[in-house]
Amino acid sequence: MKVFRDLAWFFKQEKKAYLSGIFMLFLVAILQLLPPRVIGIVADEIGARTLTLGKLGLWIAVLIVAGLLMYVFRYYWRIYIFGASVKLARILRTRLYEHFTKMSSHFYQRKRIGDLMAHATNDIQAIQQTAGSGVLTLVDSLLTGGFVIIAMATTISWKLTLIALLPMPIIALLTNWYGTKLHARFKKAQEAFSFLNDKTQESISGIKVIKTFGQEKEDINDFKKLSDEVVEKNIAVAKVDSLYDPTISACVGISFFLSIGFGAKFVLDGSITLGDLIAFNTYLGLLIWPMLAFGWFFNIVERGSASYDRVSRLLNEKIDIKDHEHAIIESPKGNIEVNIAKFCYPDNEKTVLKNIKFTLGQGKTLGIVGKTGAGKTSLLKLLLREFEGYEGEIRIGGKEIKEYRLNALRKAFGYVPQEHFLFSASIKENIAFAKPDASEEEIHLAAKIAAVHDDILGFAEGYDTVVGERGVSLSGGQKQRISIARAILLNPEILILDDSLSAVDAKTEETILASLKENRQGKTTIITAHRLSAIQHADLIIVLDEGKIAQQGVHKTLMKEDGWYKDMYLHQQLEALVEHGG
Ligand code: TTP
Ligand code: MG
Repeated sequence: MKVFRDLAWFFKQEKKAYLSGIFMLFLVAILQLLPPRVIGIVADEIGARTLTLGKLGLWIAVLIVAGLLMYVFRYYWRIYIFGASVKLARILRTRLYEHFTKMSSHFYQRKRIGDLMAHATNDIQAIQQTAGSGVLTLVDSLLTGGFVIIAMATTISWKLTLIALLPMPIIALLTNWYGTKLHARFKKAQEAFSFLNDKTQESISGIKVIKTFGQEKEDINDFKKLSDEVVEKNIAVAKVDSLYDPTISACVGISFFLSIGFGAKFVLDGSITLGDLIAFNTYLGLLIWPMLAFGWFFNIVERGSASYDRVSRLLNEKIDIKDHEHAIIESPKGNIEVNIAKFCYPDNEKTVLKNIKFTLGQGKTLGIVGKTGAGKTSLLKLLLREFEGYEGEIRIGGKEIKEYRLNALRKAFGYVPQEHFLFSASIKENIAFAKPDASEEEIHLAAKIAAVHDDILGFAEGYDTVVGERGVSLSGGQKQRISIARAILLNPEILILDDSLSAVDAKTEETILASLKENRQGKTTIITAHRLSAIQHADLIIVLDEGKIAQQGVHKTLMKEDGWYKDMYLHQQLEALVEHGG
């Protein structure tokens, strides 16, 4: 029942709908009492041979009117109660989604996507059911059950009612016991579903890899294992759940047995009529539904409460990167001063960056190079404030990046991540992603700078070509350049290209760099690369080695120093020569 207390805010908010729905349920519960009573009366009139066609017609009319009214009321309580519960799903889904968008990279490194999806679908649905069917089954079983019992006791015989209800305490005890069991089992079932969801998501995303490595069989086996687990856990739920209905039926059976036995005696000694006994048993039949509903109620509420716990735990996860109280609203502009003493990723002791100290003037170009795993991407992530657990400080325009509103800070950047991502939308929409109101000309210009305009015109539908999930139908280089165009379109104060020219040939790289230079006068550009030609004209080049700055300067001075830069440059030149048949 805790889940109802947790959801009290929502019931308060939708008070009108719930009260209206409950009122309708109340009317239905009362109207339901009519038919058994009418049947009893008609039976007695038949027994006494006093039934006339006129009277029978009247009673039938009463039944028809009651039936019609119930039809209308039942329709409306569904609209009110189920309608409100759908709103709860919307509220929670939106909250969860907003929460997801606020969480940092660290959160997504820890969480499995399938699990998050399970929260947003399965769990929300279970909570919605609690606010819909859960409320219904509780209210309806209490109202219908209560009224039927009152009708039995007051209009027929309280003695017979007490006798017929003797099995009730057994039901109460068992229900309580089932509830506890169900909760624990539901939790396990939902967890198993999360795992399965995660596996499915990952396998479908990685289906090409699975196929090229011929791992279909193994993957199916893994899937089957998780799927079996879900079945097993749900069967465990069903095993407890299934106990409930037979228990109710057995108890109701005992009630019928008691009511017929003792009822017959009461009829014979004249304390009730035969019609009363018939009405009494029809009432008893009406009790089956509320008792079953009560069982469903437990099922629904236990599932909902397990899900509510899971969703709240997720919503309560702290947002680790957020705005300070008086954060600066303007986007940063100016020199970038980096002074990082030490940085490790959360939950990892390895020092990824150490003693990184440099200043980049506004409008200048910075090249960051170094072996794979040297820390290039990590340095960029700190600049973007994706992580902030470092010792030292990073300033832009003289102010620490933590002092800016996150939104404002990120607005200053156009970031082309190393692992680029295209949405399942048209190329146009992908490029205009961060500036949806961009004009055709702007979009085309960005694509031209990224040297992908001609490629796009080559597609049958040009800029309207829809790229499949993750842009399946494009080449790696095309996807990469569309990602570059997306960042360029923003004309950002600081453009970051993280290894973004890796999938284009040397000539295209040159074209892109030249048009960047032409179009980004006065704006800052940061490029990381493995091919040194991509950064050789930079105003500052930093060579990283195992998280430390091994060398820094401009191309000319670095070529005079003995070290990684010179070795690598000569090596790459030699390679290029060989490639061109020199
Ligand atoms: P990176 O900063 O990713 O190294 P890099 O960008 O220089 O490498 P590449 O040229 O291949 O792109 O990684 C530095 C170290 O930090 C490496 O040991 C992996 C680790 N790391 C994490 O632990 N978590 C992360 O999110 C990232 C990006 C890196
Ligand atoms: Mg990298």
